[in-house]
Amino acid sequence: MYEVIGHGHTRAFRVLWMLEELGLEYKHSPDAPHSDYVNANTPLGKVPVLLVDGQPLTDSTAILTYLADRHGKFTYAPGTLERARQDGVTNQALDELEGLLWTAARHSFILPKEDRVPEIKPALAKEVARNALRLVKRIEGPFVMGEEMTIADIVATHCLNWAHSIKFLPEDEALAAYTKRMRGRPAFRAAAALAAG
Ligand SMILES: N[C@@H](CCC(=O)N[C@@H](CS)C(=O)NCC(=O)O)C(=O)O
Repeated sequence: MYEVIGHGHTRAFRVLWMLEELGLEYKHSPDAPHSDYVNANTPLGKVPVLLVDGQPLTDSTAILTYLADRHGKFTYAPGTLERARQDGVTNQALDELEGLLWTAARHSFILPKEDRVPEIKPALAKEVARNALRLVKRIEGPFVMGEEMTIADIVATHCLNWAHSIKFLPEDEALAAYTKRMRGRPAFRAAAALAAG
């Protein structure tokens, strides 16, 4: 029923992790952005795409939200204050981390060489470090929302790991403890094994 298109080194990782958390069967097609298969399923050519009975869904956060709502797990119910707070943190991670990380990636290896401005990277690193600490301050317990893991944790952890991998993450006890805890989850490890394989 579910097919994840996109390599686990991309934002497809979030969807693989979520499906592993849900314990659902799925097919994984690690096709590259702008490949024929990806272009056939999204006009943007970006990954991930989730095929649901052959129908394509785009955007990793939208896909996580769909899966969480559909299966009634890893989310608070729509229309509740908890859900609004959960969405607030998800959007904070996207706004204050992902946007900067993606800009750093674009100016490192994605844009044509002549369009890259590598000089912006130290400024991006500084902002990511500040924003990672702002994010970790909102974590209310073992998880972003307290005792319950939600999709906000998947987006936040993915962004924090991304920041760590390019050495943008500051040394901080709470930050290190949170990412270590999330990386230790069996579902995270299963998705990481797919990304490595
Ligand atoms: N907001 C989208 C971003 C998707 C995205 O930009 N994916 C990257 C790989 S991580 C991609 O396909 N890039 C190709 C491009 O920018 O054309 C999401 O979360 O799914």
